[in-house]
Amino acid sequence: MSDYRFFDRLRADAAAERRAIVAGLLASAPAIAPKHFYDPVGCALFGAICELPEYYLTRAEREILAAHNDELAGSFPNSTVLVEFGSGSASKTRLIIEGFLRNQNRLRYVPIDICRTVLEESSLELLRDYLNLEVVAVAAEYREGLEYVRNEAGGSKLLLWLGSNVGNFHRAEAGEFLRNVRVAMTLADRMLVGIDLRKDRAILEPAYDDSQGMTAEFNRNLLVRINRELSGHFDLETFSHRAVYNERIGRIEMYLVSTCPQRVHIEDLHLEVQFTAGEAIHTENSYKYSLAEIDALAAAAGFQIERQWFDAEGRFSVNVLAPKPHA
Ligand code: AVI
Repeated sequence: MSDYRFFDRLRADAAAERRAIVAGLLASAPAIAPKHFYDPVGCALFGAICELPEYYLTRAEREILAAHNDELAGSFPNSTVLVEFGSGSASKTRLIIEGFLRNQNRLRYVPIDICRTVLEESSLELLRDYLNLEVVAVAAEYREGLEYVRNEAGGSKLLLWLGSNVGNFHRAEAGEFLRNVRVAMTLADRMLVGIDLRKDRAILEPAYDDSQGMTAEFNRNLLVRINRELSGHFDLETFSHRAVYNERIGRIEMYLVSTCPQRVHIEDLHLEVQFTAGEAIHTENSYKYSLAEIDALAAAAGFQIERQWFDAEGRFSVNVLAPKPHA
């Protein structure tokens, strides 16, 4: 017997989003927030990025979950609920689901994601493949998704935040989100966080600037969206993709760089944006962590690290966080 519920909590405030895009493009260091990557095309492109040979993150995390899924599930009581922030295709989550279904007869899984299409598709695929699974899918940003953690009273919960999604937050914001999650948890709950590690730029930069140009297409999709959704006139040929590792800060920075001086008209925003040759729009940060930085992140948010696993090449970490009693 299977069971499916779907909640749509994506309340796009179009006017506020437009204002944010205008402010970002007119700033002295132009920027567009990375959440705008994820329209259906961007979601599909991200899914393809995860399978690229250079994008080691997904493979490394899958390796860790495959090695430890039984140990993980075995440390929870029966009728534990799984909640996942940024579930995407949930392909790695299958390993965790399978571990739990070897231990308990039924499992409730609450995936939360801003990609409505991917969320629905992956939920239906999971329901087809696992008879004893109940799926409560929530299309939402993390903040709204947190409500569903509070709603899941009763048995213990395992909250998943995989794929180094934490990396797309500034370090202080990541700590703040984790602290909010901590407040919604009981002492019996745990949080599993996949975090990419600091490493050589020779490995990091190709992961964000792959030979097939998939990440470049993902990045340029921001301009495609502005052209389509806001009657923009970006000439895609005149913006190149750049991904650099800022070693001091420990993050990959992605940009779209204007290759010539130009003015771009965005009709629906009543905006004309001017770019000099070489001027860049900052589109994403992807923070990498040292072990000391993971410790500090967990501690500041009121957690202690209960278990920590790595892939064989030591590129990626999966961390089981336990709430500290008096945090
Ligand atoms: C979703 N997020 C964890 C990805 C990352 O690695 O920062 C997004 C991404 N951007 C370019 N490639 C992948």
